Amino acid sequence: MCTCHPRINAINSPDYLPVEILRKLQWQKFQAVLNFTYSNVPWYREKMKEKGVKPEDIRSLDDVRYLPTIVKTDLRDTYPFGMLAVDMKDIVRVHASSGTTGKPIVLPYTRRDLEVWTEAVARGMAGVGITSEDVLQVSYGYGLFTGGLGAHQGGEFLGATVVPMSGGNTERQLNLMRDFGVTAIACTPSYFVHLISKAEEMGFDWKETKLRLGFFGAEPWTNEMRRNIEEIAGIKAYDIYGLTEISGPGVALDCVYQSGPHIFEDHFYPEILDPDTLEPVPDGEYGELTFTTLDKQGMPLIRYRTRDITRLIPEKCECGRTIRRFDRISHRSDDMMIIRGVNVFPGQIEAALLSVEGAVPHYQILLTRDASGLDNIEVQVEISADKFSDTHREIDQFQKQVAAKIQHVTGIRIGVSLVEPGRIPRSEGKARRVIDNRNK
Ligand code: DLL
Repeated sequence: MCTCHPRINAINSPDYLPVEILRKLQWQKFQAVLNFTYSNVPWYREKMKEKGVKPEDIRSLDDVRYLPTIVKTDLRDTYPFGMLAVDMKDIVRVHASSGTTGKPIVLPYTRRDLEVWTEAVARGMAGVGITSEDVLQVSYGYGLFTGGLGAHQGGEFLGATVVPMSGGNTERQLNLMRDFGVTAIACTPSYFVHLISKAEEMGFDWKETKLRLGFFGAEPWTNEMRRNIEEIAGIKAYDIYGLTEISGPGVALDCVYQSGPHIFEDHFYPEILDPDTLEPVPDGEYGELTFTTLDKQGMPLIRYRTRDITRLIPEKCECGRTIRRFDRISHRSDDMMIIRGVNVFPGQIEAALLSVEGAVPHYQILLTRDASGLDNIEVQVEISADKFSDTHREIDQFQKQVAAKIQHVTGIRIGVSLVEPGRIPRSEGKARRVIDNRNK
């Protein structure tokens, strides 16, 4: 059990509650949030009427399956404040996720919403040993995106020294990391990979820093990527998960065993739904991660479908927490590519690539459509400066190895082209892995 921080010790007890007590607590909170939402959000009243269900029909957590689900487009359709459950005067902050198309998703927070969010991030950070002795560099973007302020609040709550770097200015990030004695960093895994290549360019020695761990999330990443980061920077890489709609980062966070992020279940009630039937599936089976916010006031969400595909892990974690974990997000249901009838996910390609010796994690997936309407996929893979100076034969060999690995993992033959160092655009936030030119 965590003994790292007195303020946290008092509040992290829900992580270890006996399961029956946790379920009871969830059920009490579920009823409260359902009644509150039904009374205060006309959209929910309407949806429940359509389904022919009233709050009093839901008599246990098992009955939750009869309630309607909600998706991103419902939030877009009620932009900006159509889902608000309290008076605007009670809202103390607003965040939003930009999305690539259409209107953003807006999340209004009451003071209490901010407290719950902060506590969840802090609980997760304390769980891997962050204390007031730590210096936390926050390199997620600050602003409407929840990453920067979310990580910031969690670190500050624990009394850590927070360095609010935001993204960008990569050389300075590295210099300050060393000069300020930074021990922990929070950023997207792809931005950390960018920091790694910048460090290489600058002749920056990770051993001169005090960095010992990172909180990486906001985008899918693989265990192969984790290993890559841990080996090069000599740190522990922890997975932090969250989404704007539910509060931001810190809905779930890895413990020291790094065997799937633990969901702060006393605040966020998880279900895994079969994406076709929308029926809940048992723990251990894959489906769409769905959350009900158990404590939110500003914009409570009941059965929000995240589109993230994973499973709840039925086995107990070695850390002793009873709050459940989920497996790495294998993909978002909207990220799935269907190529010649086969489902392909960017994560499969990343895992295959990084299992080849000497590969660096800079890649992009290009989708095109030929004149006959057939979809084509090509993976552009950057080669390291070292490899770039190899002989043609060695480079050719490497290309074949990568292509064979990708074929082995995906089951289809995918074109691989190697590009020179620095060619794949670097990201300061979420990486853009897939370039879809099919409709161009
Ligand atoms: O990305 C919140 C966040 C900030 C999480 C910083 C972690 C760290 P959104 O921009 O709304 O919010 O994007 C949410 O990003 O539904 C997932 O598809 C993806 N995502 C977030 N964390 C992870 C993760 C923030 N650890 C969407 N692994 C989610 C895989 C993740 N995917």
